[in-house]
Amino acid sequence: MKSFKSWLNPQPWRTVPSDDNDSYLDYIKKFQLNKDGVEHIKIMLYGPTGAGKSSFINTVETIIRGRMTCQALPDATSGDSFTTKYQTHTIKKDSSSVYPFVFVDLMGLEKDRKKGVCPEDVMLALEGHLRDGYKFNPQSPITSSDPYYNSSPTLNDKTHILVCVVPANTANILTDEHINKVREIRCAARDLGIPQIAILTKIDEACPEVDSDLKKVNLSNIIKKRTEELHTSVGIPLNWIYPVKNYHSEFCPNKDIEALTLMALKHIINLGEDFVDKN
Ligand SMILES: Nc1nc2c(ncn2[C@@H]2O[C@H](COP(=O)(O)OP(=O)(O)OP(=O)(O)O)[C@@H](O)[C@H]2O)c(=O)[nH]1
Ligand SMILES: [Mg+2]
Repeated sequence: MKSFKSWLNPQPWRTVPSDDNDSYLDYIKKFQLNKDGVEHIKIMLYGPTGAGKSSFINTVETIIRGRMTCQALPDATSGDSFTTKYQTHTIKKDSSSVYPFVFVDLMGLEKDRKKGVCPEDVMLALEGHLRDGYKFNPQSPITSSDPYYNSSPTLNDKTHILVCVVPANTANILTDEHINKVREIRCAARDLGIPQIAILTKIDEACPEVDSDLKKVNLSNIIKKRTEELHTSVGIPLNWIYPVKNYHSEFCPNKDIEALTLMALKHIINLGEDFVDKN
């Protein structure tokens, strides 16, 4: 049988910045947003059910707060989306303040048109029309008479950066239906000028070499292939796709998990800030 070792490139398929975790973390912790009327960068995560959206939020919070947290409930069973409400997650800085970036956790996109979050709701969320606590209805999008509908969103309510979350552990995980939904959402975000980035989760399950040593992610041909598949299917530039592994079974902090997440998070925050500055 072919050894997994031969699935590793001798050279990295992408260059890895030399910054260490502390400098990334320091940058993120000191980040300030200077724009009148905007309290935070709103980062919206969308993607197939079970992709690891809620887990990514928890991973970020765990890294920033330096202890395991579970604010956005993840789920271990496959099937229908576990997250069913539109909910903004803040990260506590100290007893009286939160960081100036927040995450919006969405219900998953399902391949079936009548299941999962309606792409129309995602588009309304981009424009800031959904209020926290709105329960997604897979059968129909929110109407303007719904109490959770915000008819006059400000820049603060809008989404400032859109993150597509896709798992790497299965080849061609995005079905044609998923791809159509993702493209619909991407086009709406493009028309609003919202920057877009992707994270590729579950890289530990995609490649045994990466599972045993996360530092090999940039040598892994499997991860390279999954990144290219995502780029080809939904059109996100290759250098804006970040492979990550979320905290999911760990009891202790892990430097390699943190390095990948912090790199992605810094880019997400910077793009979100650019959008806020321009609008
Ligand atoms: N091995 C591994 N498991 C992960 C990773 N990220 C998430 N998981 C697991 O995948 C499952 C689904 O994760 P969630 O974070 O609930 O996914 P989600 O995208 O929020 O799902 P919905 O809310 O149902 O749409 C959970 O059992 C997580 O522990 C990862 O990077 N590696
Ligand atoms: Mg979720």
